[in-house]
Amino acid sequence: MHPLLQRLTELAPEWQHRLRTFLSQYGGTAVAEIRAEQIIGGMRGVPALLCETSVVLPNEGLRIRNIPIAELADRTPEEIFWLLCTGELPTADQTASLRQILAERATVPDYVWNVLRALPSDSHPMAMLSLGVLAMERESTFRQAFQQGVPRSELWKFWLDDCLTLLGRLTTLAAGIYRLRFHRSEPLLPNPELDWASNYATLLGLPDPTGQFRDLIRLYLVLHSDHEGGNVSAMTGYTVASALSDPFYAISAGLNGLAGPLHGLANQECLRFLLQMIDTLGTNPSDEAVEQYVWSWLQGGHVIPGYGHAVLRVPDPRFTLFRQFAQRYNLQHELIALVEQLYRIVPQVLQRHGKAKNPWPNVDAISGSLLYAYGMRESEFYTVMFGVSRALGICAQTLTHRILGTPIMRPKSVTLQELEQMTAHSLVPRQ
Ligand code: HAX
Repeated sequence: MHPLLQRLTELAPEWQHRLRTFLSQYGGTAVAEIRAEQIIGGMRGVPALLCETSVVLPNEGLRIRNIPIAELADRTPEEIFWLLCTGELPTADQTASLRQILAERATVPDYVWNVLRALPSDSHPMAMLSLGVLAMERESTFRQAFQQGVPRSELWKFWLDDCLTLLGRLTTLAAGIYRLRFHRSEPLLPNPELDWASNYATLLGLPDPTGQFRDLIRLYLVLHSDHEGGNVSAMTGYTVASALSDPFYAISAGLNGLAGPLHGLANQECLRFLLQMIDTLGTNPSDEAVEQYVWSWLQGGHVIPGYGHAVLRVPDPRFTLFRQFAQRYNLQHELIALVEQLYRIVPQVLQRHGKAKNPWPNVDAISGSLLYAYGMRESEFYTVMFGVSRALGICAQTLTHRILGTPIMRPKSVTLQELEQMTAHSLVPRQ
């Protein structure tokens, strides 16, 4: 038994007991009231999902297993995955064991590459990633175990096994997509000696004489790994997994949600926005010119990509950590300069505009610019970068649910007519 499986086997009965006890004592206790507008407004603010791996605090940002993300910025993705799954930071031996498992499973089978090679050359890399993951579903040990009648209480072990296979291959798959799709070159072979992030950085095949790109990839994978359970990709993964569809189905589905412009695609949109601004205003534009550009962009009915958030009400600490990365390496690039300039200008503009509840930058306001500055120019690939990282969180979240044995998702939907009837007793409509 490998150390992660062993540690989870020790922890599982404790977690299951805690949940059973809680349900028997407080299962019938009301914890929130729901307003009609929340039902229509994407369930904003409704505490409707259990997620153990992380929380996003409106005035602080992401905490993974209650540790602020800023305290985890120097960790490796393997350490983060262990933390997400167990709630504990791993020892050096535990990290090494996980690294080894992922490295051993890093080879993507030929049939997956053949599926991807058969796609039209203008396919979006996110569609390729999702399809590549889905193609591997035939190898799911979870599905086999379920079909063979393995008891429900043991099924999570196979869920973990599938997650490790999926994650082990995911960096190779994503890097191969980058090369196939943008460089018409063949995927490179993973190096079993390298850790997950280093392998990914190497397999992308971009020049990295200083090692800074590899460090950026490590940070990128850590910062994007999880963002509690209510965002579209995590909630989609959770929903699909709750039907006991295996991890390949669940992660592929989560990635499809991440591909939307209001979610993971925002980083691609953000880079386009910046490049377009440079095209129009030239390099080193004045603050006045930038402010005017932002205003006319808003007046054209567009959102400012990289700004605003459904939960956060302060600058995203992941934005701050990326900024600090650029400062640490004294990264000189016109895009990074523009990111800084926008950070000075956009929040004030959005405040005056008066619509966005959060005028501050989110992680997407800078992540793409960093990748671009280090030579990854293909912004269509940025959501794939995000997806590889977010798969860590979705795997850990769904694994936790399998361990806890939570049931299939089945909230109640209502028609507008039912809502009208439910609210009919309220005599005074809100002004
Ligand atoms: N620029 C202009 N208007 C904005 C805005 C922005 N950056 N952010 C919010 N608004 C507007 C909304 O469009 C909405 O307008 P309407 O009432 O006309 O519909 C209004 O302000 C209220 O929105 P909100 O409650 O503040 O924000 P939401 O929770 O509805 O949406 C979003 C959150 C992140 C989708 C939103 O802020 C947005 O579209 N931002 C730009 C895109 C972006 O950066 N997305 C990435 C977010 C991080 C992430 O999930 N990455 O995966």
